[in-house]
Amino acid sequence: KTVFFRKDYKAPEYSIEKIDLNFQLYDTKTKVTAISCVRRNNKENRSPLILNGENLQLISVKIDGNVLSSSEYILDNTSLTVLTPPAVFELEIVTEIYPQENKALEGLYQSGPIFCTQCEAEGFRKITYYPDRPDILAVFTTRIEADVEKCPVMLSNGNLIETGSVEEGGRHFVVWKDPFPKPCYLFALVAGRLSCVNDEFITSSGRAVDLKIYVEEKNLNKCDHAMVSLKKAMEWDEKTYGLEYDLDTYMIVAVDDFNMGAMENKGLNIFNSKYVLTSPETATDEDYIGVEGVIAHEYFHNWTGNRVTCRDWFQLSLKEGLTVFRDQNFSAEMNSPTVQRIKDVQILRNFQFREDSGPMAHPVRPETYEEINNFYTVTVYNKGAEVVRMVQTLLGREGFRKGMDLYFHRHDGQAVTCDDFIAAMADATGTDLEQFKNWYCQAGTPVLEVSSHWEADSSSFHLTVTQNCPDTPGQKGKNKKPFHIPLALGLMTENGKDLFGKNGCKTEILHLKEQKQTFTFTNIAEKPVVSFLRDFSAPVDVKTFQQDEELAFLMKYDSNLYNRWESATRLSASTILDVVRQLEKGTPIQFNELFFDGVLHSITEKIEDPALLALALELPPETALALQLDSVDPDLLFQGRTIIKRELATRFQNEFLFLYINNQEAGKYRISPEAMGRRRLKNCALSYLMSLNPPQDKFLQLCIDQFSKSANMTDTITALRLISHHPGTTRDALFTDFYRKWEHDSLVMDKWFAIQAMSSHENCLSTVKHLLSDRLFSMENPNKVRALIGAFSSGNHVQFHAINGEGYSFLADMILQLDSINPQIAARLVSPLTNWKRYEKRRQILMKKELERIAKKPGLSPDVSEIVNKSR
Ligand code: B3K
Ligand code: ZN
Repeated sequence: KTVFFRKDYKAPEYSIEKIDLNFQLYDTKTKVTAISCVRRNNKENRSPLILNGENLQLISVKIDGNVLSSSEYILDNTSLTVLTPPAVFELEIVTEIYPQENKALEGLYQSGPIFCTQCEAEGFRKITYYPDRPDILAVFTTRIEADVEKCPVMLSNGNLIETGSVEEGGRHFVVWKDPFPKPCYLFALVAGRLSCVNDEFITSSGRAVDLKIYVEEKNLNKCDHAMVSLKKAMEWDEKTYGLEYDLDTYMIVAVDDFNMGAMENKGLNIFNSKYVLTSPETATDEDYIGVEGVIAHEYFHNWTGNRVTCRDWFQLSLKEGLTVFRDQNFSAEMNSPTVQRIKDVQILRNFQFREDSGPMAHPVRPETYEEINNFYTVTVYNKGAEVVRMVQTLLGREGFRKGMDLYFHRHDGQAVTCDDFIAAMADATGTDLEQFKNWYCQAGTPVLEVSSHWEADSSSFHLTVTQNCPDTPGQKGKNKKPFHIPLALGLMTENGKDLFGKNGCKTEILHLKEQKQTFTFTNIAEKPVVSFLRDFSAPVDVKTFQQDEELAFLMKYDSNLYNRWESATRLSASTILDVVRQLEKGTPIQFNELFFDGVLHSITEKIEDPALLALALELPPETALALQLDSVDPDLLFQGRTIIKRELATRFQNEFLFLYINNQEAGKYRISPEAMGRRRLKNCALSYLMSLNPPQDKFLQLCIDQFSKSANMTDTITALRLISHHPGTTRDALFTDFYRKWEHDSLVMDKWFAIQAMSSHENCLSTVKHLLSDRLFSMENPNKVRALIGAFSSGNHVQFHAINGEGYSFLADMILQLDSINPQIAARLVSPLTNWKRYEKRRQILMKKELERIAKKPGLSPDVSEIVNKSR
């Protein structure tokens, strides 16, 4: 195995100024000719030129037109080394590749009949021999030649400069040139039978940009929302950061087989069709929001990623953390800031905290990796975004903007590091960010403990905060340096007033820099209620320090809407975990009445934002609750959560029914934040009504009616999901109905698979196994794998963790099978097994056994091997 270290970075020995690529696409093979202008950076030493290459059939190598003999280079499975090249020369390499056989979906492959590429992080080496590293920036010219019938559309980065037919019958060619030097991971090619939706955007300086979304013809009517989102994103980046688009055309292509969400290739984004196609009948509100967010994310990469790129892959968060931060702010402005913030925090809490506390924990800027594809993680992306958000909190919005301006001014056209980003932020504002940089190199979620003390005599209030960071792989907690943590704080009176009020700002930012620090506030005439870490101002785990009374108060009255949700969630989590503990002990169940009072208050008060109410009513998922237990028994956890859900449903049946009826669609279906919020609340209420035990026929009927009458997928799929937990002929009939109606829509069918995989019923696994042989399922399609296997193992806590261990062995079987098809996807599936230490003894043994079994497979991919070996 090869291990890469950040400290080993060396500047490249050779640069490539330009590369001309020629692709000749055929049914069974593709011929690639690459002609590069190469220059040695170091004048003195005549070092060899090392090119990366994998799964390539080498046909010939030439230097300045002369064929190299086999003694002039060394060829192995992963590289081609030219032994003594001149200082400046033209390198011509001809290779053959086989996109039809490429099921790993990296490099050039086919999604159905469509040719497309995925080069980030290291896919370009599966196209031709090349120094495949992000700090080599070249100007790309791409000629593509293919059959006119099969590939009427042929695309690459930049501008189309030539088209024509070739002598060989029935074939044609195009030539694209991208004027911006770029690393090869941003290269893209698409060829196939595609239709296109056109629009135009006029930039703030008055340039017209052609916008094109390419899809299969049958999907032409599902591109509106993507196009509107793209235009909103372009406008937002001009308004917020003064950043204009820089080419004459911006193209998006949707394909069905894609390892991730989308890819920001210069001028030619390639998308998983899930993040392009929408219509009210086929896409849920969540899908609409997802499309808007991902379209924006890839667009924002044009500046944060493409114009300024990463020096090496350890710096991945430089572009990803920053771009996630940008898309989060965009979505917040397009929808509701508080709702967006809550969703951002949920991702962090439910996924990143788990990663940070497990065997794969790594800093935002990792120090080492075996397979870089394993580091496209919630830590690099979402914790990375939190780190950028803290910079903005420390600098203020204006200061942050100055920092961004300086960053682009200094580094446009360069490949840089996270340190360069922080330096620009510090220099632009004269802020000392040295200690802040610890966020980039120390893994683990800092734990904060808070205590407070009010002195009536002196009218002063003291708040003491300590920070500790747990051990993470390779880093002992006791050796970690304190973080610079911005704490957004509010102090409130018992009748709900904020005590700060400078310039209308009710929140103060405290700087926690030491391991233990006390903050003193004077002129505090009554004992205040602390509203801590408002808007989740830092990615830390705050140990609950407040009495339930205070949480219940904050849940109702905190002027910071985010913190209202925070308190509600804390209270519901502790109420559930209380029940779990009582179940464990076998003592009679007693409920925390304060929680129920709080809920009643929320559902009977005037509703300001239906989405916020829905978010407060939705109980935390088992995976998030599990993080708060030392030794998880998934059955008790499920039971405890269900008891609370049912208790709420029983007590507030009438209120939920009222919410359900009152939040029905009035008039035309809309996708506005308001309408989406109402649907969420209505469906949340229905979910409570459907959780009653024994089930009530009238609510079941409500659910069935919603299923059959609804014309939008949000309502349809919610009804189907709620019924999925109630096996029987009704359920089966609805699933069959749905299948017949949607079997021709692959994205809709993903939902059909996922819902069945997440049923809490105990025959779930046997259903999942059965569905593996459904004709619409395919191990070669990542969306299907995620929908069935992924949903079961990461979205069905209680069934995946069934005590017979069958969930674990099923997942291991699937990983082993997938490993020889698509290692990237196989590696992603391992995650639910890696946290075995969190579970009770019997499950630990069962989970570990499966990890061992996977590890033993001969020829296991580096992707799966890294994760399995680090976790066992
Ligand atoms: N940059 C790509 C991710 C590539 C993942 C490669 N394994 C998508 C994105 O973050 O925008
Ligand atoms: Zn990204």
